[in-house]
Amino acid sequence: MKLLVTGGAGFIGGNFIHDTLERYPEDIVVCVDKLTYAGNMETLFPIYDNENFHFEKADIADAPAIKAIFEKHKPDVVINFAAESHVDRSIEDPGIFLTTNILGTQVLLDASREFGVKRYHQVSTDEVYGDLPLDRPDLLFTEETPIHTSSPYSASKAGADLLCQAYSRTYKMPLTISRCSNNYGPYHFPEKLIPLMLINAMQDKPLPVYGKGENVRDWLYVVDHCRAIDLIVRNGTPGEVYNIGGHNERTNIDVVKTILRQLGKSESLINYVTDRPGHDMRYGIDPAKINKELGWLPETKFEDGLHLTIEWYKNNESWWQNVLDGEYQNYYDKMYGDR
Ligand code: NAD
Ligand code: TDX
Repeated sequence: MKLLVTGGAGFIGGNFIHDTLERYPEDIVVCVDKLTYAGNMETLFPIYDNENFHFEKADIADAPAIKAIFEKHKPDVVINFAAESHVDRSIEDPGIFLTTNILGTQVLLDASREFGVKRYHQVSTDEVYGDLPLDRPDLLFTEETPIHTSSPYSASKAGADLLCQAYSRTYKMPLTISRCSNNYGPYHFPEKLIPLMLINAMQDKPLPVYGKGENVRDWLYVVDHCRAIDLIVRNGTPGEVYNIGGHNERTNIDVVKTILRQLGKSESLINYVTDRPGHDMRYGIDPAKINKELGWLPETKFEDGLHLTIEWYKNNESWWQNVLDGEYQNYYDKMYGDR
């Protein structure tokens, strides 16, 4: 099978490519990535010499470039991970989120239609459902929960998600969508909560917790997410949406304290800062459908996954040091300088 994977130089796409080439050595993977600030070729170095791996630098919103790549590689399957993915950046500058996340998805859908791709998979997010109240732990997002977004990021992901559903219905495209909760693990860009906190803690820098740290996220180890996508692409029903999550809800402050405990660092590093505007209170996924239909279950417990993640960041300091040395430093100073 030939898979065209967009956004493979990023966190989840990169993990997905590593996992796919390891588990399906006969498959061919073509990675398409624009290499934005979040894309890092170092993430792909371990498989760069694999003869079944190909890399194409391109913007998914650039229709002629994408068409040429489809013509050259003729993929059987397209999996779209490419996106502007950080909520805080979308609040600062929404435009690029609409271009990449919505128009880029449209370009990929059109190319997939034109070239008769057998399966298009859209990596959506649980953020399309908005948020849940803290005082109703019985409520969870199901695939029937109405789309209701909070940030420019989640609105752009919802736009892409709805466009996929429209293409599925109107053009009968063989297409699936997954909506996953928060991921963590190796190669996670350090602007996101877990890598940011653990890298700061390792360097004895303050840990900027938004508001009171009471917001709840439903954490899933990235490889468990990749395995779920793999199952959906190979065995899922076209036209269907699948939620992915591991019933692992935690407040941010609990996550931060767990990181400090595992690193043996003091809680005095915690620094409560101004809250994120429009901050979603709680995400909680009901994964019953993917469990029942495809037999998927998460395999990694949070404490184990966090331990693996911390060990990876300890052993791969050059990966994150190179990231911190780049454009990211300007972003960090702007976001946290006098917050
Ligand atoms: P990421 O920011 O780490 O990586 C995104 C990748 O996409 C980067 O390699 C970047 O260079 C590339 N990219 C960005 N714009 C592009 C463009 N116009 N053309 C081609 N490539 C482009 O993101 P991630 O955390 O790995 O997220 C991957 C996908 O999963 C996204 O669609 C995101 O919305 C979704 N998702 C993420 C999470 C999470 O917790 N991280 C949870 C649910 C869903
Ligand atoms: O410095 C911080 N301090 C803080 O308290 C940062 C960066 C975050 N937070 C809080 C905000 C959130 O409540 O931590 C929580 C997690 O924040 P992020 O890591 O930015 O993730 P989130 O906003 O929940 O979105 C993530 O999950 C859904 C991904 O970034 C999205 O791409 C995905 O769709």
